[in-house]
Amino acid sequence: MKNKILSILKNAGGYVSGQKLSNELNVSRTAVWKHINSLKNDGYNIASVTNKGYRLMPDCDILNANEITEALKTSFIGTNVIFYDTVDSTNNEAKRHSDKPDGTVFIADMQTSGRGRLGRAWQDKKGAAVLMSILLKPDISPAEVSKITLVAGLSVCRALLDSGARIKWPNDIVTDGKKICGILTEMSAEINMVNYAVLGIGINVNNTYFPDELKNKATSLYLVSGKKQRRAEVVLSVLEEFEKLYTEFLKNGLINIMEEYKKYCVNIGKSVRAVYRNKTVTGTAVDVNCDGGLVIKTGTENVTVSSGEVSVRGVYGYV
Ligand code: BT5
Repeated sequence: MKNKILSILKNAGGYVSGQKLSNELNVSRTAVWKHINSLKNDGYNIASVTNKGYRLMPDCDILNANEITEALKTSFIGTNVIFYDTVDSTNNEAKRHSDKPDGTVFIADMQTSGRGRLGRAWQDKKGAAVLMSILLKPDISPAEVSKITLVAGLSVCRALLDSGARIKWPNDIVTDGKKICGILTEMSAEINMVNYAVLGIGINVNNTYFPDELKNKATSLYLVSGKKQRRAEVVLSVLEEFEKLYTEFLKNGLINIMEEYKKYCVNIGKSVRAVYRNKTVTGTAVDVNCDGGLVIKTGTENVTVSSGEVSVRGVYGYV
């Protein structure tokens, strides 16, 4: 019943009278009032005005499993969503529940130990970010798993199109030269078989500021657009784009999505320094190949760096 009331209020966009709700749902006005109160307790900002009725306020940014599952148009990504008010890391949680079905999404309002790559921390502000991990069970070799990061990067760019999001290979999404999203792909595998992969995505949505150590290199959708966004809509959009691209990736690899990927990739044409396994390659990034590797022209030769545990910095700045 609560969900039906919520859905009527969402679709109305303005006030709906208690009488109308009670007629449509065939329950008493007192029952409507009780459900509205319960929705308010869940955090929904619902205005009640005498003679007008109830209105779900448009700036209401509630994130929970129901907000995702009831609106999601996918066939397996996110059909099962587990939501946490607080968790150490959604990637950790996905690993702890790796018995859940392919495509299960773990999502949190806040992380206490959000992780980046190589032991780095991912910071968030409660209620401001999208922090989610997708459990995946792909029938691919372990060597292919790092390519999922690229697939996710393109999905986020498509979903955040209006913000001017671009990919900084391999796992950052940037807007105005600052990081708006980070991606962390981890896996459990045997020599030639993947048990599961966990794709973690952190997107700064309504953050109004960042701590000193990040303020020159991090941004949020709010800081870019001046508008608060509904995190649930960001999640829906990322999951829907991801399912399309991931399905294509499982069929054909990266080949059919590389052209679009490269349009969004900010590294190409830039002077970069790639650091991996104690090696450093400096030169001009000239391409991302169909295996997802960054091709760097170093004087006379081209060196391809693969998208595993590598850090890439612009020689003249973050990008
Ligand atoms: C990443 O690592 O960018 C991957 C971040 C993945 C986070 C998601 S959130 C959901 C899921 N659960 C997790 O525990 N993790 C995933 P890396 O390339 O190593 O970048 C980490 C660096 O980004 C840090 O060292 C900071 O410099 C910077 N950073 C930290 N928090 C940030 C933020 N909120 N916005 C922008 N930059 C940030």
